[in-house]
Amino acid sequence: MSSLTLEVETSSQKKHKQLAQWVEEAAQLCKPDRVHWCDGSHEEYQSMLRLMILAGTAIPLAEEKRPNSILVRSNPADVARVEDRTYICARTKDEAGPTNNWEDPAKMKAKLKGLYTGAMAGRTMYVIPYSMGPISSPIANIGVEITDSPYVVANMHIMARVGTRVLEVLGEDGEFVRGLHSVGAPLGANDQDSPWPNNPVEKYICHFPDTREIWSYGSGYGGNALLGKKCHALRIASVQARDEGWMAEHMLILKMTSPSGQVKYITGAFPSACGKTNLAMLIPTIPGWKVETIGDDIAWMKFGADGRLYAINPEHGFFGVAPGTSMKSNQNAMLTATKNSIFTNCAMTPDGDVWWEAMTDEKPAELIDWLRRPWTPNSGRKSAHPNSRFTTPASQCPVIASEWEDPKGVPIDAILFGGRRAGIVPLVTEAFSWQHGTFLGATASSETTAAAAGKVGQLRRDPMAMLPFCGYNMGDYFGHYLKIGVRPGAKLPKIFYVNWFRTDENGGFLWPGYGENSRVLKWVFERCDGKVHAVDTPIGRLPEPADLDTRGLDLPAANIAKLLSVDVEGWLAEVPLIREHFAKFGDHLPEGLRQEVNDLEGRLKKAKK
Ligand code: O2Y
Ligand code: MN
Repeated sequence: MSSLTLEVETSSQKKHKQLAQWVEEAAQLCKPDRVHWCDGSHEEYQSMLRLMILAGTAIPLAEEKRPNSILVRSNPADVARVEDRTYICARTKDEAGPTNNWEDPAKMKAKLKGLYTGAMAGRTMYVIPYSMGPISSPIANIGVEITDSPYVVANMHIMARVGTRVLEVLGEDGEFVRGLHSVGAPLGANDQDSPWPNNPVEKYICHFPDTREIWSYGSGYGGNALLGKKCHALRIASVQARDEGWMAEHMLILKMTSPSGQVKYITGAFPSACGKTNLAMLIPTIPGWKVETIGDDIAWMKFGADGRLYAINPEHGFFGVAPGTSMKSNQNAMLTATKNSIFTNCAMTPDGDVWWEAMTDEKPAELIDWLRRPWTPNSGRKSAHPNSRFTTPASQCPVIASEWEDPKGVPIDAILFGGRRAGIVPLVTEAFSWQHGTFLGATASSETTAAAAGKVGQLRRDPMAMLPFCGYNMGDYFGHYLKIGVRPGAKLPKIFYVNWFRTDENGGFLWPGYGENSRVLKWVFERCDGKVHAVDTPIGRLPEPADLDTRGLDLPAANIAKLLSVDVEGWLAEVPLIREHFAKFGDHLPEGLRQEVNDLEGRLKKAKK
């Protein structure tokens, strides 16, 4: 690596010997032209934008439309998380479990070392120290991502707390998660770089939970490359949480305030692109109620001295799905992304702004689509990629809660699980107990979306919305939930299951969703204090139509009745499907969940008689 130019080293970079050694080893392996330690400054962020603009990766958006914002178009072969290329390299296949791809850690490392050899030639290797969670929060965790992508550096600046201040907290011997990322596109001396370098053949997103490492190769996109997010904050953190007795969950965190000023904090786990960001930023339609945002995707929860679970949002920004986001569906997300944002795979308007499907009622007369082609409403194709994204600072959200960066977190009152189900599953169900709530989460199912590469619209079980994100055997993850539930002195949140997506026989939605979901949240809020009625049914506790605040809502009574009814036959047909789903986990399925499915069947049979 004779041509390597090391920038001036600062004392904080050298202080942590193991970190310095690891960076040196990565540089020896990947052979970048230079190494840049990220300081996290505004100037550094701006220089990443300039680099991307110069390389043709990004276009600056019109200053008068979206100040300090860019549009990036990726390679069409690199547009989403690649679940089939995502591995949990635990010691044994059994430890990774039936829902994860597994490879022996030594074998995978040998293969990847081959791929990483010289992989950063012609590029800069960036070292990004980052904190997931407010710096120095007892719930936060530090990582360092090494990457050869300026796009990753810029996104990490928004999505995490990055730079020298993190190194200072790390000190001489602090623990950190090691993330090595390369787009897998080395440049020869005379090679012309592509606007979106990636490896068209080899993509690997590998996690080594035992050594808290992430090795990502070949993709520059989203969850594959911004290693603080899904890789660290969910896959690696779920293992840390198991080992240390806390929870790392794929959950939004919201703060709800009643007209009398009472506050509750609610988390919610929903599969990818299932309206989670919309719910986190919801504008209630019921007078006097307020919802504010703490996080839209990930929650880390640790027990406080009072036995309650305290949650932080480990992230610092939103990486939201663009299509479908509008002033009608999510005004707060739209207002967040008005400046200082990165848009990926959106369409571009002639006046230098971005557009995506359903952003406005009327489609623009002409656009440049995400594939850089002229587009009109008659083109017969979408202008933005279905998984196009905005990366935007959480601090810009008009309804960000004042305590969103509180290092001690917020005490959680209720946990919502959910999914997209056209039939059977009612609008809202309260669990009988923590164990029953774990069962509701463990059996959650949803239609697949564009957020993951693969088929769209298929139904899949997505326990706790963690199917692509659990870093160990999911049967053991269920066991961890049950263990949390029996922790001495624990004062646990109530658990609920919601389904906004129930349809009628014509496929129309029975429930209006969006801001009207506040009516369901109000019932949840008041159930936490036992202030509103619920009826025991075989599947859990449900509101009766009169218990749900539907004042001012123009919805046929038949819809409400259907949304809150229990389809005993339908549920009885679901029982074998649940057993089939559970069978996958073999011996790892905790007895408590086996008991729950038996109990459910018993209650349904009794109700049928
Ligand atoms: O496609 C990607 O890489 C992004 S996936 C994503 C992004 C933000 C929040 N959630 C998700 C997800 O897939 O759950
Ligand atoms: Mn997510």
